[in-house]
Order: sequence, then C-alpha cells, then structure tokens
Amino acid sequence: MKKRVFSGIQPTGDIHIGNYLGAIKQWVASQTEYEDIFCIVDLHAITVAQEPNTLKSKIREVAGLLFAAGIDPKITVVFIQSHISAHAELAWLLNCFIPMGWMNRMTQFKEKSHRQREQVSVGLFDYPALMAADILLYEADLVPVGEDQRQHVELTRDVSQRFNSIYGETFKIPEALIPQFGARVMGLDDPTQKMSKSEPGSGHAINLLDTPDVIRAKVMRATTDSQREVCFDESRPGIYNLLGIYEGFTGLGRPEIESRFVGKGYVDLKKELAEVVVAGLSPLQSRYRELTREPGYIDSLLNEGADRVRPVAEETLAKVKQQIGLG
Ligand code: ATP
Ligand code: LTN
Repeated sequence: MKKRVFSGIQPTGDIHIGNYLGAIKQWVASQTEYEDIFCIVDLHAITVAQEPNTLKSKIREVAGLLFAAGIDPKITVVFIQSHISAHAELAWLLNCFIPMGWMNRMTQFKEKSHRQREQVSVGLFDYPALMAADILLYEADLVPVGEDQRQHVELTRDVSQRFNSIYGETFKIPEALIPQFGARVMGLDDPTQKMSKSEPGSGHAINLLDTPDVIRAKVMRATTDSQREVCFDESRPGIYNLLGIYEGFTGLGRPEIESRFVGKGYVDLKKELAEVVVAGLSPLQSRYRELTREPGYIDSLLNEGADRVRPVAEETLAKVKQQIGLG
C-alpha cells in the first residue's frame, strides 16, 4: 500500500519559485512513490480579502501551473477545496476540540494579522482548523509543506490525537514532510523574509510565469552584501539564498556549486543564476500555454479530481459525526 500524501496551495497572488522549489517540485517527484491528493484551498484564500473575478481566475491558473509543472491528472488528484463541503463542516467540528491556547500560539497568524491590523478576520485566526480538516478528511499519512507550515501540521496532529483520546481511534495521525532543499526560499529584495505571494514589491519574488527578461532583471537587482566570495554562508543571507535557488534548480551538490564560482564574483553568480532559472521555467511555461489554450479543460480535470476523492471525505465526516453523537 502506497502512503497517502495530502497538501494544499492557496490560489492567491502569483505562484513563485519559493512555492515551486519548496512544494510543487517535490510533489511532482513524489507522484509514483505516493498516492497524492493536492487541494487548491480557495476557502483558505478568503481568510483575507479577495476580488471575486481574480480569485476565480487564480484558481484555474494555479491548477494549470500544477499540471504544467508535471502533476499528472491520471495518477494524482487535484481539486478545489470548496467543491467538497466536508472541509468546512469538519473544520467547525474540530473548532470545538481545539483549545484557544493552541491557536494563540500560531506564528503565521501573528505575522499575517500584524500586517493587516483591523482588517483581520476570524477566519484568518481559524485558518489552522480548516487546514487540519483538509488533512484529516483524507487520512493522509504525509503532508509535504514548507518550513513555514510545520506548526500547522503539528496542530493537526495534536487535535487528531485529542479527538482520538476522547472518542477512540477516528483519525489517522499525519506527519509533516519538509524538504531539505528549497524549504525556505527568501525574498530577493529582502533575504531575511520568506518569499511570499502576499508581498507586493516587484523585486521580491520570481513568479513562474515571469518572462525571461523580467527574471533576469529581478535576479540582477537581488539584495546581497559587500563581500566577494561566492559560498554557502548562512551569515550572508542574500548570497546564501541565491545559491539555494541555484541548488534547487540545478540539483547540484553544494561543493560542486561553490567550485564553479571560485575566483568569480556576485555578478557572475547572478548572471548564471538568471539563465538557470529561465531555462528551468521555460518548459513549464510552454506547457502552461498549451494547457490553457482549450477553455474548460482545466475545469474538467478539477471536477474529475473532486469526484474521485469526495467519497473519502464524506466517509470520514460521517464517522466523526457519529462518534460525537450528532444528528
Ligand atoms: P503567503 O506567503 O502569501 O501566505 P505562500 O507564498 O506561503 O503564500 P502558500 O500557498 O501558502 O504560498 O504555499 C504553498 C506551498 O509553498 C506551501 O507548501 C508552502 O510551505 C510553500 N512555500 C511558500 N513560500 C515558500 C518559500 N518562500 N520557500 C519555500 N516554500 C514555500
Ligand atoms: N496553509 C497552507 C496551505 C494548506 C495546506 C492544507 C497545506 C491549506 N490546507 C493542508 C497542507 C495540507 C499554506 O499556506 N501553504
């Protein structure tokens, strides 16, 4: 029996190379080893304000990028979260088993709410409960996520264990799967901040659909420091991040990468890195253009995906409701 993998991606902003190296690339690589389910989490997206038409088109764009990156709809399920109502329903049930103290510790909420101040919704606070519901509905063994999501997977484990200890074995306890490389790609303009879709600056992230010239310009403008030597040195976050991206796209080992830049400077690294990223994204971009040529094709794949996994979600939800004594 293959292990089941579940992960989610938000249809907000532009998908960037942090999402690609930290998540999508690993998902593609794992398809034959695991039974994969990937969810476009539109219900999570609305925890912050979204423009309706943009949200709708972003959902299709994210799906298209996943398929273009190599997710094979014949073996892997990709679906839209709001197509399966069990997600929202289980989130409510879990809410009643998550102590406020656990939620108050969530660092992502602290960061995101700090940025928004009085606009912060209850949904944003409750985000981890919905994420726990996503994972638990499908009895996932493994949850591949970037380092930033580790705490949410821990909360999922805690609430499932708590529920099981009250009502008996109900949920499978999932485990986070954090990639060693590309776990945390940092912003090009500020290498002390994680590259993020919600960061507005034009020099912050390289997006998967950026043109070669835009990619080159962004890499050349990336923030570094005033030293010279090109090596993996964590105390120099700018250069460390650029080398990490180089590593992510080429798959080369660190000593090999460092040896390529002996006697060369930051500008050489940037020039070479830009070409590595342009070449790395080019096949994905042409597949994306092909996939989106036929209107409705992406939607048909997403509907099929939801139809395949809905029965699993409904069965888990029914079991939970029965254990609690609802209805
Ligand atoms: P935002 O920062 O706006 O919340 P995001 O860029 O973190 O969005 P998500 O949709 O939340 O994007 O994340 C999708 C996947 O990409 C997750 O597995 C997440 O951990 C991973 N990821 C996001 N940003 C990075 C990053 N900078 N480096 C590595 N992985 C990342
Ligand atoms: N919170 C995640 C997206 C997400 C997710 C999930 C990831 C929503 N539900 C379930 C793994 C499993 C994020 O922001 N990257």
